[in-house]
Amino acid sequence: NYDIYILQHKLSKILTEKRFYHSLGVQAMSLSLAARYGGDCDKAILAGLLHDCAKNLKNEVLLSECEKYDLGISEVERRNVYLLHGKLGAYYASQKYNITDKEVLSAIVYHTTGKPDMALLEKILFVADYIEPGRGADRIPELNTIRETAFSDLDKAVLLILSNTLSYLEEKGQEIDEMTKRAYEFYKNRF
Ligand code: DGI
Ligand code: FE
Ligand code: FE
Ligand code: FE
Repeated sequence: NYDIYILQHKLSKILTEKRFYHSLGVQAMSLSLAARYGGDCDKAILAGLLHDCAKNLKNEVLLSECEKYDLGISEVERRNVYLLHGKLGAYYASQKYNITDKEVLSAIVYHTTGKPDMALLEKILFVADYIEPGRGADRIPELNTIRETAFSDLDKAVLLILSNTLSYLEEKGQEIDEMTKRAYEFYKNRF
């Protein structure tokens, strides 16, 4: 609809071309998953399109914006500032793009780490972000399996993504956020 075109136009001006096309890919994938699982298609489109709206910022700006709006910054986030782009993205979605829907905003907040016992829209965005068409299977070998799983068992896809992300972070010696750990434990115990 018309509002989505306006949002896309705004995002095309603030995001890099690559990040903008990623957002369109996540929008499409998020819609597909919502259609598959009986989620709200309009909310899925909005969450997908806007999820990385705070991703184009330099670390110091991301940090100072989060401080300015009192969004709460953990020690892990202070050391890994990009983890904050979901939280600030949700804030921007509400303040700059007039999104008031709590489900959409929450999906944006948790799209990077996930969280235990996610709502349907949160899972849809979390998975859509990982499997959108622009993500290359050359960089993630399990991607095609996860793409298939996403449309047969959404919780299983969430688990596979969390498991892959944790292995990747451990391999790179990166710090794991508490939320990512708790999300993994939750979904591991479901299977
Ligand atoms: O913004 P995108 O690149 O589209 O995707 P995203 O927001 O899901 O971010 C993915 C990155 O976040 C990926 O490189 C793994 C990283 N990440 C996820 N959980 C954690 C994490 N990084 C750290 N350091 N700790 C985490 O717990
Ligand atoms: Fe992101
Ligand atoms: Fe993600
Ligand atoms: Fe993304």
